[in-house]
Amino acid sequence: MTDKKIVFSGVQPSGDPQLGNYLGAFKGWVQRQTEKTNYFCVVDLHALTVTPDPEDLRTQTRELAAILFASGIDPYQSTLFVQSHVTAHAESCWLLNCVTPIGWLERMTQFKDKSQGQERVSTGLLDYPVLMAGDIILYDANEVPVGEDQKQHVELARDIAARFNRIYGDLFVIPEPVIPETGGRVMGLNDPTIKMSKSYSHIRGHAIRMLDEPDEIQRSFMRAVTDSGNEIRFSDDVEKSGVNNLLGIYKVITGKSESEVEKDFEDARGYGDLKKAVAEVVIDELSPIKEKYQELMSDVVELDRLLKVGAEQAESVALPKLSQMKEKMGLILS
Ligand code: ATP
Ligand code: LTN
Repeated sequence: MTDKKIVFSGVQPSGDPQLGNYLGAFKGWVQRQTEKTNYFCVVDLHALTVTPDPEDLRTQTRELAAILFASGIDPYQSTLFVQSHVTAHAESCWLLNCVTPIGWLERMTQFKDKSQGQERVSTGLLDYPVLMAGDIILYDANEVPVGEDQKQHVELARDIAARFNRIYGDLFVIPEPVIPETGGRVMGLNDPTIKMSKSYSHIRGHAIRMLDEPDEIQRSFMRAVTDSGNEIRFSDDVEKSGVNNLLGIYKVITGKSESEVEKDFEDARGYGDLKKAVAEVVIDELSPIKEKYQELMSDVVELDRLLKVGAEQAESVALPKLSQMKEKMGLILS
């Protein structure tokens, strides 16, 4: 037995992965993978809630897995797998549905945002956080490293796990959200008041996609919305959120402190210099990932093999937990 902390996190194959996914999630997953027991999941069942085209979903699932490996997820250190390959995820969702009050789900801000203005809202969109709770608690995860936007869902997973434990007796570990101090909320370059998001990555100037060409990255940063001033410093002022976002990106990538970052721009002649410097560090960070990604995508058979090994490892943990759940709930095990 080891006393390594267990980490679980997931990402949806719902579009082109963007810089916020990388800085808010993937980079931290990679940095800490040697210290922990890790499960990273491409959550294709969650992506169904945004009803992508079936062919796109298949392609995006492989592409996202390749990006994660290319970002440094090591299949010998971590278990990386596709959610639908381990059927315990969908099954645990049903079991947990039966202990989750519907009001808890209706309160979720992501549900409110994503359903707003939609004529038809699927049950899947409402149930999304229950599937996510199952993902986490099937592995006895202690830590869930996510961006700021997912904190509420992890808190709900805690509530669901605690409720199950109360009703049926202790079974689940209560997980903790782990949010990076900087990088936890990368904002859109076209509008620094909304979070950068995969689903908007087709909007010109919104996101830096992880596979963008260097000149596209450069252009997107040069066009980034800032303010009419010229002061380059960290600030909570909404007016300065564009500059703050650029400084935050620079900070996470260089690993420098806020004062070191501000010092780097002491002699800058304006926001143009800042944008150029941020573009440069981002291009340097993403270029090797893109190269590795292309290598992995050139051998899809090997990629699928790695994912199969991941799914087998994940299943060996998730299935016994699912059986315990069923037993506690009074189902006869077959
Ligand atoms: P979608 O637009 O389809 O909801 P997304 O870009 O928000 O996608 P997810 O798959 O929902 O990405 O999230 C994967 C991980 O990336 C999560 O941990 C999430 O918190 C994190 N993340 C997403 N966007 C950002 C962002 N702008 N800043 C920091 N972290 C982010
Ligand atoms: N809802 C998450 C993705 C996700 C997840 C998880 C994250 C699904 N299952 C379990 C952490 C743990 C999102 O980022 N949109």
